[in-house]
Amino acid sequence: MKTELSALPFVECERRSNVGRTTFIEEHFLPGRPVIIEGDAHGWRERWTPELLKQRFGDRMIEANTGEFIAVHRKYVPMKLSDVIDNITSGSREYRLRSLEFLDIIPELRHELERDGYFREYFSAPFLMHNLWLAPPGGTSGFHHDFGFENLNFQVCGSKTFYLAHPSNYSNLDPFEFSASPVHPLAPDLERHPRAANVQFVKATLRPGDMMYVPRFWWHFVVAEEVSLNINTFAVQASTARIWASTTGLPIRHRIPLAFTALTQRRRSLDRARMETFNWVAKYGRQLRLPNFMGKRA
Ligand SMILES: O=C(O)CCC(=O)C(=O)O
Repeated sequence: MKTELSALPFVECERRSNVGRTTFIEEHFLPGRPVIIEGDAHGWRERWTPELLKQRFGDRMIEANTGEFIAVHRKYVPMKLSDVIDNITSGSREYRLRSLEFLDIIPELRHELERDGYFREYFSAPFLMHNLWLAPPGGTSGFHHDFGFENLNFQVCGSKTFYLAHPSNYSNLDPFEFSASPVHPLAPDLERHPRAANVQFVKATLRPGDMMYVPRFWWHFVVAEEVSLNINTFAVQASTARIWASTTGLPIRHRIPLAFTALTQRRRSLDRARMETFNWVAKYGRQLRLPNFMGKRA
């Protein structure tokens, strides 16, 4: 029995404009609450349409992904950027781009992005990674979470919808390989995954210039509404120094309590990550013949 998502509950994601750094940190980053931040004009964005990228850099070689639903089933195929763009804009769902290397292959674009630096208002951790996503209409990214990464996903052109679920839904989503779920939020198979019916999804549709904040460990399934190009920035708040750095630019009377709260939050998410790892090993350890974990037989 397949049930359309319209039969399952979801709420619209909060949408805000003019969110300054302090508000972002206090009301979203620390409590781990997703938000769409409506964008201002970003000049570079106009030059990043698939057509213009093809004209400017079409002969560069890049690895495209095949379009399977589950990310770990996808293969990488080396192709010319112009061929990937032609394939995607033709409406075929054969390929998509999910590229960590994109900005190394086209450093000109890295300069444009870093000159604009929209992400620095929110993430000033020294360790940032940018990914590029190009998807055909209806192209999906299966349900997953990004481990401990904080994520800002910027819609460059086209439109995409995120279906998000709070980290506490871990067991409702029947995860495998720790961070992936077979649940399709738009057509959940409730016979196989009955607990998916308990999930309260948060729906967020991004338009050009919008930025989605996906907090650490939040699950997300993403579907392109039309040909869609995004850049996402991952930040790893991996050490006290980085947490402190993430509050740079705020008055000291804000920084000290915020850094303290961030530390406690970080502890909590590390505890949660440990617990999730433990559950994962308990579930799959025997099949994978993992050694005894924490003194118990898996
Ligand atoms: O845009 C997408 O298709 C997926 C984005 C995503 O998974 C992410 O930003 O982590």
